[in-house]
Amino acid sequence: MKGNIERALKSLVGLWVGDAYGEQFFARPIPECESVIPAGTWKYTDDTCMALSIVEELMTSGEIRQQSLAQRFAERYSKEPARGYGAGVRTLLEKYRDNLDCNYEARNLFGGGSYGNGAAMRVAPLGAFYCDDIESLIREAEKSAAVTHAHAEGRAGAIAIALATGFVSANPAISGQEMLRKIVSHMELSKVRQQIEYAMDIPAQDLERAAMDLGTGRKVTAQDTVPFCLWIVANYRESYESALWNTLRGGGDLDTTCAIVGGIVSCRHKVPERWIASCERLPAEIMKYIEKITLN
Ligand code: F2R
Ligand code: MG
Repeated sequence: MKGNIERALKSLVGLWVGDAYGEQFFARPIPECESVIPAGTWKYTDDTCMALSIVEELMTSGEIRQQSLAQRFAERYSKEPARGYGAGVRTLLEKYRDNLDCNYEARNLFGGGSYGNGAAMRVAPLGAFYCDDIESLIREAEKSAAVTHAHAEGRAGAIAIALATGFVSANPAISGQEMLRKIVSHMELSKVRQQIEYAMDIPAQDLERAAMDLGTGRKVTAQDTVPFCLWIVANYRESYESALWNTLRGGGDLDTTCAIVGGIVSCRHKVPERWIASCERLPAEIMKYIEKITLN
């Protein structure tokens, strides 16, 4: 296998915990500080379900085979349709249950493909997996996106997040500005890229302006989700907890912004045991791999 599964699993842990943590705050106020965490079990959502399918596909095939990934997405959706999937993606997953051609169906969704934030929310582990091979990272991130998000902006969002995860995984000490510069240099022109460029000029700590000018996923699109998440990763570097809590402060699509930030930042910082213990368990077959890497 060309990629690094251990790095992918580390990213998956951050994504899973971030998704479940963020989801808690649709129903309760955001705490005063990062050390206060919700009581009870944090349920994960579609972000984690879809990321699990990507990780399984990489573990099994060492690459993204699109129709096989479509089947994995559809199988999980069939078992647990109430995980909060996006409206468009639900119609696709119903079709993928019958093994309809994912490239054809995804291109026709919304009359030109989805630019929802769903391709970006699940891709971080793939970026970590290919952190030593940027050409494969971009190609495979795009393939993973196109299964459901054929619009150029949906694909650009996934590529940007995969690149960020790859760069942080390969070099945890990379500066925020350097990470953003490198991401942009590997992307084709898009609204997502334009907004990442804009984010480079928003000063650290000016969170209110970042949230307002970049958007925090209220439209559930790649364009209004990905640039803010990358700005957070670039500017809140001290710990996993701090990055996630500051993501919450932006408001918006909290499970997804926290899943994206968590999937990148866990390649640099340990996810606290207390946070992991608060989450609904993942399927046993993947937990056994995760327990191996978190014990190391
Ligand atoms: N569904 C949600 N959140 C709502 C519920 C949250 C709360 N926890 C609750 O339970 O009440 N979250 C999930 O959806 C997002 C990912 O969506 P995805 O996978 O991208 O789906 P879709 O349908 O492809 O796109 C999302 C919406 O974007 C708009 N859109 C996309 N492309 C468009 C286009 N070409 N033209 C017009 N509109 C387009 C549509 O409104 C889509 O429905 C994540 O937040 C995930 O967690
Ligand atoms: Mg979700």
